[in-house]
Amino acid sequence: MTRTLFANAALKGRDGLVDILVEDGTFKAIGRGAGAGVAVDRTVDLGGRLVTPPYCDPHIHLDYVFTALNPAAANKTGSLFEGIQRWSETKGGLSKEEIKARARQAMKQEILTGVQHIRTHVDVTDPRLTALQAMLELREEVKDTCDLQIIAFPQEGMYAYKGGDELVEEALKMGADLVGAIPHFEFTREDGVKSVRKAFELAVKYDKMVDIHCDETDDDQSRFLEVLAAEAYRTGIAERATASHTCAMHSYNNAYAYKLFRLLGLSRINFISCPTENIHLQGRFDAYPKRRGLTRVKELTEAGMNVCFAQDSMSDPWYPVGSGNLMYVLDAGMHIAQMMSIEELENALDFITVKGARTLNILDRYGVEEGKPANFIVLNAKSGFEAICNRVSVACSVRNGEYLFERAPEVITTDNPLLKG
Ligand code: 17E
Ligand code: FE2
Repeated sequence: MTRTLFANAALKGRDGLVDILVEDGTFKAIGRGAGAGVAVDRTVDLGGRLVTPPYCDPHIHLDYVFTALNPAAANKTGSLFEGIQRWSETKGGLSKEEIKARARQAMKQEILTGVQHIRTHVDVTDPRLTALQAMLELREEVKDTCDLQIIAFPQEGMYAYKGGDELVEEALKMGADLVGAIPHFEFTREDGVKSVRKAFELAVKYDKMVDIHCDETDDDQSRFLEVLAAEAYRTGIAERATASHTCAMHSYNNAYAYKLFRLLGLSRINFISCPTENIHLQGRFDAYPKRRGLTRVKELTEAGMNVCFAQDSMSDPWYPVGSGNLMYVLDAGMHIAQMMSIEELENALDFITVKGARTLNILDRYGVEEGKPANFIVLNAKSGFEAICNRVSVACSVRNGEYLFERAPEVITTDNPLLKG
């Protein structure tokens, strides 16, 4: 039996500092003096720093990462639609090993900034399904370090791409965890509706989750979210269903949004917003004033719905400067969504931790709670507010009671009396 005591931790929702006793990779006891009288192999003094469950990135495209510097992939308009076009023109001929190497590097960057749970879309509009094979192998390779969920995502459409729906189904049979779709990219509204219905049909048939790129456009007429929520409600799998992006909601008239919110509340679906990508990709057809194009994060949250943030891109034809550090994503999201009350900032980390975990449907094994796997990170801050205010780094990441990494404190060399000490 191995026992480690992580002493003097700050935990959200708890007054004072607590001690965390980990036994054989599981949280055994949490509280003031939790390890008292117990023989431990090691004691680590956390010095009052904040412990949170690991960051979750519930929406990234690992098959696209680090492709932005290919001149043929350059996105001159900065729009979503040009991103899809450039990807379509350049994606052919990628090899499994090359895709894996890029995806592995991206995962490494994310893990080193505190992530332990990732959900990736994989483009299955490719008759060879090369990227899917790469990602299935990677999921197995990394499983002790990071959970990886895979979405069968038809980037060029289930119907706009010939046989796209069949490729999605094939990918599910091969082991993808979720069904994806992109209704706003289908040729017609009818095809878009059909693709959402198809996604739910496949999810029920193969017992998979659903995560749809939904209304990633400033077109206020793009209303596939209502179809998604209605299907989720009817099939009874809403807690396993996610609407990603939902940018058009930014532009809906308020009378329609009011009506829509009733259905969203009934359905209990999850939402993912990608603030850095969508502040960059949306508003591209506007003259001034330019819309932000982010979904209604604040209003959805206040209405009790589960909204989380995600990275989406790391240097791809859509967005060149994603680093995989969710603290930057959170920073952008809190600004763009205008969530700057002290209370909102104190709770901000939820958008990249527990709300992401709810979306990933892993809450039964996620969280700093007795009996759960001892997965957590330590932030260089004493509170959630301080963490986001100073955009702090992650001091260490622990998985099943073992360190994935520790980061040495920053060393500053100076003779300047103001900067010393
Ligand atoms: N593909 C897509 O449809 N939308 C995005 N934001 C990215 C890829 C990054
Ligand atoms: Fe995406």
